[in-house]
Amino acid sequence: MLIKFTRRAAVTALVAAGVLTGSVGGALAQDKIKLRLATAGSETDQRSVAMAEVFAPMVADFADYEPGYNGTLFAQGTELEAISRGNLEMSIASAQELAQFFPEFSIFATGYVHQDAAHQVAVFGDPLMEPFKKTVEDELGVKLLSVMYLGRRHVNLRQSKDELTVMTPADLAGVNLRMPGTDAWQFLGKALGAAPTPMSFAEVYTALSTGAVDGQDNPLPTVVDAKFYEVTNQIILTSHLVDLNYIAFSKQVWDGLTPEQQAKVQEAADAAAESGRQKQLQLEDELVAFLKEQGLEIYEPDLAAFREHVQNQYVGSEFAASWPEGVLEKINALGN
Ligand code: KDO
Repeated sequence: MLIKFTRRAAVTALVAAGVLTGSVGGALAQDKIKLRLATAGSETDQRSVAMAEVFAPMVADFADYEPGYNGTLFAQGTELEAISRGNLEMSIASAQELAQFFPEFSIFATGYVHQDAAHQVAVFGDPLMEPFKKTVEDELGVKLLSVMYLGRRHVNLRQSKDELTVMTPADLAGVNLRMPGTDAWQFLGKALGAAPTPMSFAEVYTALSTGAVDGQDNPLPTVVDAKFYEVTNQIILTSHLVDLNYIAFSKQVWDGLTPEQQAKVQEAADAAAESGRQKQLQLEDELVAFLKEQGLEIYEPDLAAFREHVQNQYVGSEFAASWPEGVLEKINALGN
């Protein structure tokens, strides 16, 4: 169950954690700092692999990296609050989770806004991102270090193509589609034309195998890594969200690091994000053949119909109302 965290509550929590009062414990020279990272992803997810194989060795001189996979350290959606309260050092956070605290982040969770991995990097590094980063830092005590590429999300169903062929959003009417449990995700599910059901990532495989849901949406590498292909029959290549995550880092811990250590952490986060991005892109290309071999039907729907329908749902929505003026135009200008 996700706790709704208001800005005021976040600030109160920060004060309780000592972040806003300056009582920050610096890392002693002889003690390595502990960097626990919570993620809903598995150990073999490319973001996890990049953090363990690229990030961890780069900070090993002064930090012990301790990842908690599959939502075992903190449940999906509760990680940012845990960092804010001083109970966790790092997470792989989504824009949808950040939108729970700061609705304007829904712009990065909106269907058909980001065009590809390079566009995500350009947006994250652009000055347009500064006020977003500053708000998260000042009000939640969380630094967003780098942007990770999760991939193009597609609709993945239990029904065979013979039972249900999806070419337009109207074909998804009544389809019980698992979406992660925040308002921004649920809105996206509805915008696709489906009937969204909130559910944490850890429960999806079982829900698909029992038929508790008709389908789920995720990029191809996740469909393979989480073995969703074992319990589904088709993938509709909707590419409705070029999905990202941020490497989130405790501001309290950051402030206790030396400038050299801070630079190293930043460099390591960027290197891990880049490594994970390249592997994920490669997997997205390669896995179509693997999934077809597993018997899944994979096809492209009427993409223009999906794009138009999704975009129309956001126009005039409460989400769009929270977007700072001009930011969507700036994001679009950074694309192709
Ligand atoms: C998911 O729950 O479907 C999702 O893909 C959402 C992402 O933001 C991310 O949290 C991801 O799960 C997990 O890391 C598991 O891959």
